[in-house]
Amino acid sequence: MEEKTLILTSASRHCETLFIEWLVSLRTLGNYHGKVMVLDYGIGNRAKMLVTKFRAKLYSFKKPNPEKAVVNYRFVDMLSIIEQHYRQYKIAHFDADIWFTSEIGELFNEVNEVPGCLYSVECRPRFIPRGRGPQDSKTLKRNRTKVDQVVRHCKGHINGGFVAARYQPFVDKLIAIRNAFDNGWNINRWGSDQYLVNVLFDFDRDCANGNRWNCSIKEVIKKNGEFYHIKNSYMLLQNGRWILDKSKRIRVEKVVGLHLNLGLKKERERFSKLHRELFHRIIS
Ligand SMILES: [Mn+2]
Repeated sequence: MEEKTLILTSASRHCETLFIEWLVSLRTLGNYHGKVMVLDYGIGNRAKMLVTKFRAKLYSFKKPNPEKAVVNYRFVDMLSIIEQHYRQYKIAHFDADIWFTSEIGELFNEVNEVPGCLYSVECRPRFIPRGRGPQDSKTLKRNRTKVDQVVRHCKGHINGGFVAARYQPFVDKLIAIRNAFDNGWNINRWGSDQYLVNVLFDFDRDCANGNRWNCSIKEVIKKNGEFYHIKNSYMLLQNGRWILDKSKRIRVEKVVGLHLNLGLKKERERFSKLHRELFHRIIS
């Protein structure tokens, strides 16, 4: 019996060309044949045609204002779809500004071993002193304490763009996120999602070892045309800056999901540039 797996993302006009590369690389270099689902916040017809061509399901929603708040709405909007159509699937959500450099299948074996959710870490995050949650002093203090713990323990912030889990822990996390947005977290503020995921991180069940599947372009090195992750356990925070701990040997791991970080303008490292021929043959 084929394993039930779902990979999903959310896309809007803002990230449409990156989303197309997400989808094409997932079905080609990623060699992924399971279910794909897309939350559509206003993509155009060309992208919609490719969604059909690559056997993905599209669910359309009204674009939030501001459009950037898609990062929050997606987690709330996907819950009922998953409960209705993907019961008992293993699920992985990726930002649309990621492309897949090689086979993704092993991800779902790793997910089997995690009681909660599998995440990845931003080793050199931006620090947001007041965070993104409710701003009353009690909650502010509690959330900051938790996020500081996460940064110490995981050697960076949990990235909001990637989460993978078996069905129940995935749905449980979505319910916790929805409850937060119902109780004082601002759903229209960009970045709420990531701060919230850090606040909700469960040290007993969740795992932060997923950098191979979602590695920021800021944290890779390139060798012989392949991307490798600088193992995050060797990053140290010193005087407010992340530095490489040179006293330890640098271990590297091949990156599968390369996170371009929308806005960083890493045009040269895009799937459509590095695999130009494959990309144009497939989409033409
Ligand atoms: Mn992203």
